[in-house]
Amino acid sequence: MAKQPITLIGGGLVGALLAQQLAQRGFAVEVFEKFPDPRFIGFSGGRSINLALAERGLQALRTAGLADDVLRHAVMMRGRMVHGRENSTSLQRYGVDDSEVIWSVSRSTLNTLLLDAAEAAGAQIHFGQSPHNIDFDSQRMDVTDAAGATRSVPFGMLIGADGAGSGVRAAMNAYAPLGERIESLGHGYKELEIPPTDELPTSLVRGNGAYGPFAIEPHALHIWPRGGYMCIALPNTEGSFTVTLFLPNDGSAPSFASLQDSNAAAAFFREDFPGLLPLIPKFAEDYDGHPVGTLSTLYLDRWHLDGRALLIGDAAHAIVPFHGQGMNCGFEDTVVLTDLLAEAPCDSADVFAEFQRIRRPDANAIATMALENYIEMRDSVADPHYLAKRELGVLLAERAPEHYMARYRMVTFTHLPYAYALERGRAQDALLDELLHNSNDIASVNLDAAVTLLKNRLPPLPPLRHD
Ligand code: E1W
Repeated sequence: MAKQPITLIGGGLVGALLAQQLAQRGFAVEVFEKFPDPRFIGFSGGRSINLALAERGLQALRTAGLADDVLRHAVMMRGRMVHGRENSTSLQRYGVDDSEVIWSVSRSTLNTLLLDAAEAAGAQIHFGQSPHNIDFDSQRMDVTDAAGATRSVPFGMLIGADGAGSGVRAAMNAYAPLGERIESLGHGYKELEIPPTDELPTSLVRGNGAYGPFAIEPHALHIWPRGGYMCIALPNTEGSFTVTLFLPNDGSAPSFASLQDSNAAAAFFREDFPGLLPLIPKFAEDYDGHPVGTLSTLYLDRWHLDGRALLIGDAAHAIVPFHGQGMNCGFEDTVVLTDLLAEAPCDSADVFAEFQRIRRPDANAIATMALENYIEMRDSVADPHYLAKRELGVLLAERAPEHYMARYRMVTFTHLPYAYALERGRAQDALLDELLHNSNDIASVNLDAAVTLLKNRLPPLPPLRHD
């Protein structure tokens, strides 16, 4: 039987990569994107400027044949650089060598590259075309172009890759409830910029240009943890950094409600981020000009309407950004879905059900871990019990690598299912708590006995794929 044509809504990161992969596998793919072509008019929308690409996302890009191309436009991040209050810094490497690193990529560069690749593979992309009045009975939708002209478009298989605010999801939910639950974090974010050093007064540049155009170490993800809130910074290829302030929306100060303008915010930065403030010369412009972003987790009971429609990426499972896995998870989605569709191109109802069965537990797991990582990041310097546990974890991983792997590594550097990483992490964590029994003293732990207990308690980790 001939393959059904596929109608994809959304030409963002996940939509463009999915379109490329489906077209590569011989599907007829049409994409409708409400924004104009970003390759001609520049990027709109207030989404974050750079993103952390890790092994799962990279693996999807390898499958699509795009990994090398993307990495040429990325900055390697070897570890997290933690900035204390008194300008102290410490680099905690992610892995023992450069095989375990993550990459900072610009959203616009990546999207451009993916759109080019999707079109080259044969996908047809319509920009500036907003779908609405999606009718699942007649399987038709209206599409309005930038000039305001509307036409009716038929669809067989409709896939919503239209992000956290998905219009496809809203239409599906109105037709038959999806069991939607949106949990707001209660914290928001704001983006600020550290420009390249040639745009900064020389007197402020640390190490006198030791990092080239970068004002601080380029090959790291910078974190300024401060308890209830934090700043992070990711490097850009041009020598700048995008800083993100994460802060409660309201409640006891400081919050976005209590820091109404850049004057109040600058006073707060002078107090809590004194080393960072001088590196942001346009602080007032950035703070007053950029919106406060919202942070929520989206849970759905159902991701599909029989064989007629499916949600993927953030449209199905938007998460908070604190594990840097939203894009990586969405990219992993595209590989799973493409493989299932290629195997059974005419059974979309079975494929969509199977996709949900496989991916929903993993999406729920990374949602949980991303929320937990906010607490861990904010407080990571402060909590001695957490530090003792992490230290003991390092020792166990050294002595019994086939039985212990830090959860962060499982999530960031392997393809083990997220649900497995969550469950295994819990079991390992319980064991660390038991070994330390409320003490924070590693020296009190008999390591030989600990390794024996670990091996008796937990099965070996699954073999890791190296493909
Ligand atoms: C990553 C926005 C964002 C993106 C990230 C990460 C973090 C903290 C944040 C998690 C991490 C890459 N993380 N945990 N320890 N170091 N980094 O790995 O993407 Cl806030």
